[in-house]
Amino acid sequence: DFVINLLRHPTFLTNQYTTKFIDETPELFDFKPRRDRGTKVLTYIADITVNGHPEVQGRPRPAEDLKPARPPKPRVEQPAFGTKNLLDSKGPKALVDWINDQTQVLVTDTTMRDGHQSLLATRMRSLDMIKVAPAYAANLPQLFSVECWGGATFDVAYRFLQECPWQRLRDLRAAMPNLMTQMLLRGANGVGYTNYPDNVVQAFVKQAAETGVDVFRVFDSLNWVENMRVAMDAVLETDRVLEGTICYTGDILDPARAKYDLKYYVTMGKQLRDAGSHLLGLKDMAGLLKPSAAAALIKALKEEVGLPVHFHTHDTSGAAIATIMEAQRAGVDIVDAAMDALSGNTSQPTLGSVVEALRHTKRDTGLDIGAIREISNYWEAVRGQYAAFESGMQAPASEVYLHEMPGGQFTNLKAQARSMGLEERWHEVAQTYADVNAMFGDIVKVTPSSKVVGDMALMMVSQNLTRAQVEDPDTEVSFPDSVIGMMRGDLGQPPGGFPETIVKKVLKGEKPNTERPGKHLPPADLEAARAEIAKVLGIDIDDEDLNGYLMYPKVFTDYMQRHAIYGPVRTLPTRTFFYGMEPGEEISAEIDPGKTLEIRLQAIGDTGDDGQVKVFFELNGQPRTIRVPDRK
Ligand code: BTN
Ligand code: 3PY
Ligand code: ZN
Repeated sequence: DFVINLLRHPTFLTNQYTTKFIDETPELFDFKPRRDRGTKVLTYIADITVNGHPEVQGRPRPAEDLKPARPPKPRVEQPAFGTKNLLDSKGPKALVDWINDQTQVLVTDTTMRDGHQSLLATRMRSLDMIKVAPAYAANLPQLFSVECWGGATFDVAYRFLQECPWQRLRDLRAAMPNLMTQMLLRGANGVGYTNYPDNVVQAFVKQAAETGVDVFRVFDSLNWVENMRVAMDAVLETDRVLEGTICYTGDILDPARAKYDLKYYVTMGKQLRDAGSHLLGLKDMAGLLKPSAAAALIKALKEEVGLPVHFHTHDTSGAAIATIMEAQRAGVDIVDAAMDALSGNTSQPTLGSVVEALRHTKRDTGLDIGAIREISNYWEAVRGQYAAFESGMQAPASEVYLHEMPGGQFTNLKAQARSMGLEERWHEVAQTYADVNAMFGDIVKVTPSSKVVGDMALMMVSQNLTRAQVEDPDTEVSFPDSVIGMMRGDLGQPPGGFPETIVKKVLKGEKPNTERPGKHLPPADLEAARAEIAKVLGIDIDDEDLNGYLMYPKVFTDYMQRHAIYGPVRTLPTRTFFYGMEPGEEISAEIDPGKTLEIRLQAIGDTGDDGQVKVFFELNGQPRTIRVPDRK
């Protein structure tokens, strides 16, 4: 049938395996469908066991003596009243009043979103999060929120982890009934890399609130408030919290960077307040806000904007805790931190250390350091399973003040440079990234604008092009598509616009659009899109799936087609998902609440003349043989 045909096909599970492959290989559809989920999951395990998972090939393996990740026990049966209970019972305005009455620094835990996005290439699987969520709810009820959704996690779930991001959100929401969940939303770019039609952004926000997001941190990759309004208004239509967010770049203390001075940030803060924000986010995505600058900036924002301020930073330079201490002295209301084992370097500052730094002060967080250590010990064991995705970054570095790369981009760009053979020229890439920023007029660099700057920098280093050559009207330059799109206005406008010389050179005289991109994008026909994807997949498409499809048509379609073959692989232990099983090993996978598959790998046969390997399992005590092709 389909599965067997697909698994026999030599192109399968290489990187060329795409929907197109399925379209172009009609013999695959010569089948009688409907295998049970047990068989699907065994097929996945057999294939990974025999052939390996392409994503971890050639990468470091988890330590042989790695301890199993055991979540701490919830200390109480009924989690104490938390911010989620307050939000649900009294609404966002009462939540803001409550925040204003607090003296302690409130804390957001970012481990399940930015922590692993910045350290492990966003590869953490839902199961590892869901297992520890009850301990968060029971043992750390004073947390302000848990950032666990959005940013890059959405497409990575579909694309690389073979799991549904909506289901992750639903499960986490249910497991932490007293804590607010938080997401990162890229304004008109949704959780994607380009502006979407207004009605797609609106539908996405509505669905995210329904499935379980409480706090929406909304930003724009060029700090253009005009381009954030559709997303912000959509959040205000729900009963959830709008955190309109300023992205911090440059250095307010440096007179040479006067474009982004104190007044610029205060003005933007007021615009976000006037647009209805409940909280003011201050997103220092690269970790550029220096301690003394934080003191001045937070003070000014608190005094002149008047909203509670939620501060987010990265520890790339190693100076983040000093910045947090200045921020709290200046009256910051909420700070982001990651659990110790997934903190530091390009991730957030260390949560336990922030708590200790404030203990016995006026602004003591009230969080239980013992509970934090237990949860961090769990994350330490979880992190060990993702050794393949570690960046190898050894130490913090002040070079971040030169290149200004966001924490979530740094390790990705480094890996991209490595794959292009530019690893030993990394410091040149860093300098060129700074040159590109200057050439583009000194812009905010955060997804997706940061990707455009990175694409341009890699292109210049690999082709040995200088800024002067790129800007020279007589030198022919072939610009990356993302650069052409940004200069055309597809991501919107930075303060003051893009420099005329570079726009002219990139667009070869074509006129850019300087209005809000969404103004010119026709609305998507949502029901036509639903019918179209339902027809391709041969199943009904609910609203969550429709929103996944609208954001990422191809990634979603590929995910669903693999899902039809492999079934609920999200329920497999992480080690099994990436490395398969050893003969004699037993695992269990709970595919539905209360319905568990007990899986034992008995033996792996030899490869037959037909290139097939028989893999012998016991599934809930019954012998099962699965045949997969040997592609090694
Ligand atoms: C899995 O994620 O692999 C197992 C559960 C399957 C859930 C399906 S996937 C698409 C659709 N969207 C959901 O939220 N649930 C279903
Ligand atoms: C994202 O948009 O994914 C980010 O983390 C930006 O900092
Ligand atoms: Zn971040």
